[in-house]
Amino acid sequence: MTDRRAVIEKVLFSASSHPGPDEIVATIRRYGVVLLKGAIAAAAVDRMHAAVESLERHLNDEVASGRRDAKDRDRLLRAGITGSHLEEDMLALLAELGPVVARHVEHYLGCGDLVVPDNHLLFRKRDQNASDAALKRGNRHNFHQDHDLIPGAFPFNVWVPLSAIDDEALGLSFAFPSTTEVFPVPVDIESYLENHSGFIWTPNMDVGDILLFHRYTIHGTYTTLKRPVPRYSAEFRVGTRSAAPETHLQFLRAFRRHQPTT
Ligand SMILES: O=C(O)CCC(=O)C(=O)O
Ligand SMILES: [Fe+2]
Repeated sequence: MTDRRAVIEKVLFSASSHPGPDEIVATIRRYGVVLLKGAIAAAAVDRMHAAVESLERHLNDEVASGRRDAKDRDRLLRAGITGSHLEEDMLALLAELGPVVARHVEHYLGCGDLVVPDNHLLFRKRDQNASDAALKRGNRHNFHQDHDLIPGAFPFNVWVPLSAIDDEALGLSFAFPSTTEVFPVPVDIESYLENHSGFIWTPNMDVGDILLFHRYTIHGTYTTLKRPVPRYSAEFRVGTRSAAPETHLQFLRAFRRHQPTT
């Protein structure tokens, strides 16, 4: 696949043009990923961003007063705030995105009663320190598929930048052409690109844009190194309640098209 521009045009959608589930799902199946522009109100994203920054300030205070190890703070922010650390303002992401994304996921999975396991709902910070730490571990690209840690019952991924992704901040990168073959983690990206005449796409994104992709899509963060501005992001996975493994029943949160009226 060499026609980079043509491929990228295919995977860009604008929420204001109300793309249908048929079109979105066919594109995800064919290209591995969709970028949906303007999917969520910037004000809602800003509230989540503020919640993560407030938690970060709290962690910094704990480190300053000796109640928390700096390494532990860094690990939390890099690996992602999740599960019992999630706050109401962060969990609001599901209510915001359900009306936009749930119908596509229902179409992708062929059934309803969608759930998000909150132990795989993460809020992260990526900055140069995180890149340096990864590089030190010999992890140059961190390209991967989400097939190893996340059960197959939750095959649909949503990624949401909480701050703008531009040439100053680290975006999320995707490998084209897409695949459903399973590779070891981290994926040997150079070989993959060479063997498939592929390329890497790292889209700039405005606050409010989201990425949708499936569990075999090859993606990662570290190709665009030396970016001075920290990037905050959220990510979660969606599946159906009936397929959820017993180990995850305690973590499930409903992901609905419509908010229940109380
Ligand atoms: O945000 C990142 O750096 C990694 C995100 C990721 O791997 C994912 O959303 O599955
Ligand atoms: Fe991932």
